Amino acid sequence: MIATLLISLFASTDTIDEPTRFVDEVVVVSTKTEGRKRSAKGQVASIDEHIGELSHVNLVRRGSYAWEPVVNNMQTERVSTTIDGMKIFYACTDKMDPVTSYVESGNLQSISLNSGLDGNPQATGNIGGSLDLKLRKVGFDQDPFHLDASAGYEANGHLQVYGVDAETSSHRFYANGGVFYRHADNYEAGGGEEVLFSQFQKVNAFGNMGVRLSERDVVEGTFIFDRASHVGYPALNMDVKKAQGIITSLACKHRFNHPWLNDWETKLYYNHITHVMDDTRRPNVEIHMDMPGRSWTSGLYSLLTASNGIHETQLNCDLYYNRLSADMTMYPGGAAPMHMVTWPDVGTLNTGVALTDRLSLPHRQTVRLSAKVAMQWQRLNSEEGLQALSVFFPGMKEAYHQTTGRVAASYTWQPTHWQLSLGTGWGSRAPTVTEAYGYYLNNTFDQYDYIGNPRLKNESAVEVNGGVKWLPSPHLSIGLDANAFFFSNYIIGEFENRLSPMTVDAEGVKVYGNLSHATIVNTAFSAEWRLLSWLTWNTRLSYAIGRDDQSDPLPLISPLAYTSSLTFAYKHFQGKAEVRGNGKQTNNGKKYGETATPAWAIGNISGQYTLLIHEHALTFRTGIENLFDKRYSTYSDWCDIPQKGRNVYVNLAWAL
Ligand SMILES: [Cu+2]
Repeated sequence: MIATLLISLFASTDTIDEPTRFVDEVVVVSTKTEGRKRSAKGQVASIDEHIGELSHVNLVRRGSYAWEPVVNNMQTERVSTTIDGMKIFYACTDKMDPVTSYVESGNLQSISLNSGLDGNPQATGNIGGSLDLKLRKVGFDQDPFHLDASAGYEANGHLQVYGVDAETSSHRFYANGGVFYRHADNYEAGGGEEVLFSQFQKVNAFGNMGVRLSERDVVEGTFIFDRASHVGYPALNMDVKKAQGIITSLACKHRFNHPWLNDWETKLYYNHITHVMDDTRRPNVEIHMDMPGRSWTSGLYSLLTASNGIHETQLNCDLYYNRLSADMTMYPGGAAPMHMVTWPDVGTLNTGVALTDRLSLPHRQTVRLSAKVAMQWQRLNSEEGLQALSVFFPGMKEAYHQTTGRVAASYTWQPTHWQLSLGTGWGSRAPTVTEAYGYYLNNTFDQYDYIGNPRLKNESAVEVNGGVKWLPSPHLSIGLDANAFFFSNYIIGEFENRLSPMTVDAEGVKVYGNLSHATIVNTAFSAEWRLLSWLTWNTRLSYAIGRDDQSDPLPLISPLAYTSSLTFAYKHFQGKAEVRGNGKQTNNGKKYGETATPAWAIGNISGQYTLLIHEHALTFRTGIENLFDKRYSTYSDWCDIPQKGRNVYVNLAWAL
């Protein structure tokens, strides 16, 4: 899987390597690539829908746009998300804009997930796992010209998607670029109730370019512009007027003519995010608020790869500087506006070295070792923010330093008919800006105002994981996998009764603190059975447990979840019928303000037909989600906002 990072230099980017550990996964986004996992809606599906195909991933939904990926039942704080190895940080104090919301399906080739502490080389703070979004670059020596167009429509919410992209390629040069547009009105929950403030609109433009300087040297550049506007968040008190991201990079790649040194890639990047919230369209707002946030990151990484037939080694050095600021102005009718710094303009300089080695042993055995150490310096640049926080933490400094690291080892053995894997690791993460320096951030999940704690210790965890897959025949596979994370200094909001909240209607105040220990365990069963040459049955069942230091349930841990599907393929036709559901949530984090979510199950059907006209493929996809129009919400729907009711969709993709 790590090898997918290296493929684009001299080969076509269409190769997807098999994961080295079968607990890692790749979901394919681009229409040009065939892969094991992809959304039934094809490329027209949103990034969130593509990510949802990964089996260790759940999504926290605050509206119908910009869902937050949760890996191994851990949210953004414990997950690393990179775009082609680039660090990028969201700009909203309410998590309205996970970094996955600043790209579009058309930008991507694939999304790869490394489960747990064995992260990709650029990942830091990845206790739960690391996601890397791989950009779709056409690469050298491809078709001289290629044009793709796609359009999609979903009846529920009148979602419209239009995309067009063009590619040109030769031995010396390549370029590809495109434009995507999405627009949705409010959707309807099962039963027909309109979910107010669930609309959104998004435009995305991108370009990639590569120039071959010599047979062994290549320069590549990337540019992405992404802008979402008038995005509603039914689970929150506010909407987004504008969320805009600009992502740029320039990379040099060299291929060695050497027995074991392979490639050397150095990438420079810069990205900038502007986030502007808006409550002017909401009725009955007592105190109007302006809450802008800004994040920019500049960085570089340099990745050296070597292999000699036994070892496959990667050495990566990275460095980034991120600047994060947010503030809030309240306008109490008539009275003077009140200004508050919610993220005190924090500058973070982080640098790390990572080493990964994959060792191929006889009898189809492999060992993978990875380690990373990173140093971080932070400075609070807002005097106003520092003063405000100093009231709660007298004597707090304006500068902080943290050192974090991770090590992981895994072993896989693939004798005939079996795949076995065992792994372990240790890793730590520094507190996020919200956890360390956030100031009165209202959380609508538990209705508390949260205050950061600059005295937090780093959180760390020991991971153990294992998996076994039995493949008695080419038509059948049955797998079991599990992982467990044993945390020390687990970071979570703790009740602070001495403070009163600032937000109207808030229950109280919580201050981030370290719990001495906590545990998260994830287990899954999966089976695939090819009943007939044209018919396959897939099923997956997962269960997780999360406990704090007093053995009480942690919040946002998935209840029993299952999916079961039948896929049929005949010539150019593919169809799928699926059941998805969750059991009743019994281990909800009561102590943390989480209510139990009832059990639910829904049915989906989809079909796809590809027509070849003079070697140009025209793909027609259609389907119905939530076939029986069931009204439900999942445990990870923020404030129990209901999911979409019955939704009929059609989309068309055309390749010239
Ligand atoms: Cu926001």
